[in-house]
Amino acid sequence: MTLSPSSTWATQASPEEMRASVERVRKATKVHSKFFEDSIPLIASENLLSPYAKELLISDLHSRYAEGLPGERYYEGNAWVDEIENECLALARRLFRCNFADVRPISGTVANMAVLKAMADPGSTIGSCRLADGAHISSASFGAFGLRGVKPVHYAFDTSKMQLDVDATKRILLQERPKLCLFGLSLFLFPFPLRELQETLKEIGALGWYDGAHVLGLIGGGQFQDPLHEGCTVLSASTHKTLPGPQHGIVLGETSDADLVRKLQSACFPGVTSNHHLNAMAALAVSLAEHLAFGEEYARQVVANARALGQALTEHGFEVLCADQGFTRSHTIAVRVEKEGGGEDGSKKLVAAGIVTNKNLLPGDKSPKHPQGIRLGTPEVTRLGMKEKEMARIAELFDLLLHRGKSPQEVALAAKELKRGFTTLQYCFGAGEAAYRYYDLVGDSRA
Ligand code: DSN
Repeated sequence: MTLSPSSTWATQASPEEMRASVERVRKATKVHSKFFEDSIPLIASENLLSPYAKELLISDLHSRYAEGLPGERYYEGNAWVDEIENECLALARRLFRCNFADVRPISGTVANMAVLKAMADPGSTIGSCRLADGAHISSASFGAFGLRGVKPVHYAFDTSKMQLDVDATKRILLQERPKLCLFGLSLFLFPFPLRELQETLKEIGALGWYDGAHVLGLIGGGQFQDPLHEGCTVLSASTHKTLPGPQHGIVLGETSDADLVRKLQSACFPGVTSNHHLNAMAALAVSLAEHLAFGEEYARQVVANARALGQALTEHGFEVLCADQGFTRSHTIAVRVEKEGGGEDGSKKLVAAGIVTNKNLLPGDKSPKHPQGIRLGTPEVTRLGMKEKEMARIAELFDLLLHRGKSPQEVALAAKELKRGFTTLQYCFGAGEAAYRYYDLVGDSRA
């Protein structure tokens, strides 16, 4: 990208010109929303917010500051914010059965930065997975790891199982002896063998840290592993993937170490945030409560749908990873689309047909820019009430588009038709009562 210098310093513009700018943004938002309303959303990291959570995002809380902890704020007018935050903290501890929660990180990466600040010194080494094996960018040297100046010690990964090679990983840990071991992935198909590694972590004096961003709702719904009771001390996450909450972050812990608690809290504030986003924090409280009420059934269906989608795609001749292990135990499946033209081409064709996915690096890929895979996730379609039967129909649409030469326009019409039967959110308060509102702009009529 080349940047040309501005010739003038325009401090003012006419209201007419700026109104046109505002309208361009509003129009793009509306078109975007309409596109998603008519499409089949299969991005593993996305979800839809319940009406009760969504209303708090645009409440007055959005306009306020509340630095510090409940009861110890740096601003006045925070009495009700304290009440909300205390409720949110109690719900988080209850859902994840743990004794520490901090709901101030404003994203998953910010939560990871807080853990790094609290638990890793610059120059230290940290156990983690490689990006090529599906790790998140915050564990890269160009991400949060680099920012904190820590170096990764990479585990051994068995790509045929998309899982750690336990014996080889134990050997690496015993040799390198990192004091903090991160377990987390963005292509997160199977639980980590935490119990098998627990003894080794103890032997080298390392603490376990779990990045549960992708699987947080599955953990809360009791349908995945339970990292804080399988040997990890800290769990960091974003709150809007399988947990259908607002875009936000969280740090959870199970520890009796008061010094660690103090360090985590001071890393969250003032370490990596000044104000936290109070509107998102309030929305998170609602999402946590809804997950306590409805999360188990939701999480079970998310996983069942992912496995059903894997099976149906396989029957249509697609190469879904880990078929011999039931494809996945999470919300995600990975499909090698090399013979369909690769991940870049595949995901572009799919989106033109109203099916939203992302290209994804798979084991053995040579170029991160031209991966051979696509990643599919079921959190959002499940939230809209789709089940195994609809997964079979989605796989049929993949087949029609990528194997049978149907045009993107024809498939997009079929995708829209399918979506039309699933307009209300499930697994939340007010479930099924009114169509999900993809947009709410000033002056829009919802008639
Ligand atoms: N980029 C997100 C994902 O899609 O996995 C994680 O932050």
